[in-house]
Amino acid sequence: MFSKAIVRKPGANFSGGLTSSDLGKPNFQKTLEQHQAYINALTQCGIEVTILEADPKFPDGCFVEDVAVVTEEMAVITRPGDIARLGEQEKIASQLFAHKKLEYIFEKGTLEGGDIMRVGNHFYIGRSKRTNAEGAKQLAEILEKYGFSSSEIPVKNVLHLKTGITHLKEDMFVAVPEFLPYFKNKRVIPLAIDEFYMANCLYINDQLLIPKGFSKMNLKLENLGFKTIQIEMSEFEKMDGGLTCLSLLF
Ligand code: CIR
Repeated sequence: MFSKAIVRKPGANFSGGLTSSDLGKPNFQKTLEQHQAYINALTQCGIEVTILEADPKFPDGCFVEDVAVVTEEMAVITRPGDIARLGEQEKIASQLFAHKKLEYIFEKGTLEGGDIMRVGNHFYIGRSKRTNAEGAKQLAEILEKYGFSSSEIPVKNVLHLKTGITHLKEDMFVAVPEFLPYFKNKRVIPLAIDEFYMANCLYINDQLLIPKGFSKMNLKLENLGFKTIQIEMSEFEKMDGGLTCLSLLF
């Protein structure tokens, strides 16, 4: 169960962030509205949300998930793998300091939280363009100190590991085909090619936040007993962001 979240508002230069999508420029007003709807959904799930102001130095700063990996006892402050995002972690570290013991990923390691998927006491570490071998090794060593196990998964066709897979609950996942071979002994709901954006959803306190616009998958999940909350994510999708990216939950 989560009780708290940290989010950071998108800034006026949000559209100047990193992206590989060809969906066009995000509309700033709509971005703010969608961000507020996301905060409302967290509140609806019983979460106390700390909302940080945007920092004009970091157009991608609202994607707070990437700069920390938070566990019960400690938080690992990461080192983003794209130079444009280096430094975002400082504000978040100062917030998490009030709640957790802090550990750090050091140079030459790079690691982004979007590559880290926790399932019980095991952490899957995506080895993407943003998370290098050194970053993965440092995180594995920190996790081991706190009694967690970890394993690596190569990430080839999506930005981060969690862009392409979500742990729903128990042994259930949704995933794009790229990750199916690594989860052969689990119940994985495969996604059709027009539903790949659905691979990033967010299970919080028995509610499942999903991006709006995937009615087939929504129905499937409701039939499996999930209580879904649909969030319009169009403007964040334009900047390669998804539901998990917008908060740090603990
Ligand atoms: C980036 O490319 O870094 C941002 N535009 C999107 C980050 C999305 N974060 C995530 O998937 N965890």
